[in-house]
Amino acid sequence: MIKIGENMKKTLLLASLVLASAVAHADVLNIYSTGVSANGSSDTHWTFAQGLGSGVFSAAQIVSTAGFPFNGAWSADTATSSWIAPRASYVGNLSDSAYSTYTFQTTFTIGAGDNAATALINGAWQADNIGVQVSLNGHAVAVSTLPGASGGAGYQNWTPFTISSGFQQGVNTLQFTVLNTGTDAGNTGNPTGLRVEFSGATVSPVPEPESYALMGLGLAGVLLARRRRRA
Ligand SMILES: [Ca+2]
Repeated sequence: MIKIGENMKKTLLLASLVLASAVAHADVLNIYSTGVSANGSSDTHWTFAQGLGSGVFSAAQIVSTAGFPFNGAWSADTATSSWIAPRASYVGNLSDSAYSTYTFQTTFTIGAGDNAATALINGAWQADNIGVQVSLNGHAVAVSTLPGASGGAGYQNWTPFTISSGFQQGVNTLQFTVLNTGTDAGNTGNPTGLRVEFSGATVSPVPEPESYALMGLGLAGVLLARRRRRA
């Protein structure tokens, strides 16, 4: 039977606790689902531009749920996320959402205390009419499916996404591009919009020097215990 002194036990316990917290602890990224403010107002976290990820971005609008395209077309908003679009209401005005791609954009920051390589974002999105691309910092994210691509309307069904690479320290730019298809009888346009709901957005902190020191102390304790065992 090998005996380890009480001090050694405490050291090992402390070291393992520090190691566990360094592995398990994750910071939450400050990123917002679409439409978390009042319907009919500008979304302070999202902007949009016509086209595939470039151009002049303007504030996206949180679409009023009064009338079309709600009540039958778009999925119903929830407290977690709402539809955003180039305009706050499509009732009586469809002329400014032509057949085109539209890119919606949000930003978030990974601070110096966090390791960008460990960031992970999970969520789901819907698009009117179909999803074209998810892009992080100018690079397309590999996704298995896009809204509206595999049966079912893109504006009534959730399509999940996971982003596990392409993050950078400092400001990150996340874009969702949709394609507005079809035209109404007058060929003047029809609603387009985006809904994104994040279910998790985390990043691991960079271990502090004190953590390394304590882990080193724990390792020294383990080695010492082994030497005693052999003795
Ligand atoms: Ca449409």
